[in-house]
Amino acid sequence: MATGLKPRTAAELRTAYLRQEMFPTIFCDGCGIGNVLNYTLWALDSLGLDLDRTVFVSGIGCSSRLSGYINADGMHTTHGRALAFASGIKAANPELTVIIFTGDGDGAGIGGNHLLHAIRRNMDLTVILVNNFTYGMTGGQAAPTTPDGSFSTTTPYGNIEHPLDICELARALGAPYVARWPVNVPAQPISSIAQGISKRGFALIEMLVPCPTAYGRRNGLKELERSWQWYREQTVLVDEWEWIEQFGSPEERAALGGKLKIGVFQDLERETFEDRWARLVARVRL
Ligand SMILES: Cc1ncc(C[n+]2csc(CCOP(=O)(O)OP(=O)(O)O)c2C)c(N)n1
Repeated sequence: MATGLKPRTAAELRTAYLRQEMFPTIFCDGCGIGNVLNYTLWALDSLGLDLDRTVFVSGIGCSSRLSGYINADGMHTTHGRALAFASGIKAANPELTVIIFTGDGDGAGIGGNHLLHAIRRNMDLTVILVNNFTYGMTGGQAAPTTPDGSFSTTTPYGNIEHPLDICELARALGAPYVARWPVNVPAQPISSIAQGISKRGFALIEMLVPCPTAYGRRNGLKELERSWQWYREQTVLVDEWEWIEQFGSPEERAALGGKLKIGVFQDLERETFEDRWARLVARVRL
């Protein structure tokens, strides 16, 4: 997103945005959650957002620790409940920019029902959902996003459940902005996070990140290069996917099986909860 602001170095961003006393982070070697934090800082900086008017909310999990590293108001809440807290903050003060960090377990597992209804309500919230295919903090149990056949502490013989596609769900529920990117490409996530924050209404940016400790070592992805290769081989851009679905050969269509779409799934305008609330208040006020 072109803003005309001079890009800062990573060190300058760290000083400007992070709580120095929180370092070192809790993240394991090779974890991708720190990259998501970095991308968020680049996005915030490119927008020139006033941090005094921005609140970071998270649930519980490794990814949910991110709210604590940013030197701004934040709430590190309870497992799965980040969106409930965030909705309350936004309802109380619609002037605030509210950004939610959550995990696949936090946001789509225990918090799945909150996710459905937050999207449906279309409050002006930005969710950055870190998908490492597992419940990382608790040691690697299967999550709703764990790929078919993957090994975890609760699926020692391979996962037999169909994984949930969070972005397709958000698209179907009408979220105005939905995107998914692997963490090994910086430019697209930074741009999507900035677009998500700028979008009026509910924005969901799902980030695919490696978890070498809890997920990777059980699935041949302990080395980061293997994760990058997995993202290269197992992800297909949305437009390409939709082209193959429509015009591809049966073999090309079959080859999509088990892969993940990446890119911008949805970018549209939809009346927000805040707009409707303002109209309601104007209508019923005596
Ligand atoms: C109500 C409740 N249930 C379970 C837990 C245990 N718990 C803490 S973190 C976590 C998993 C988080 O997974 P995810 O959201 O995918 O984040 P990650 O650690 O992988 O980044 C669980 C189950 C809890 N803290 N509270």
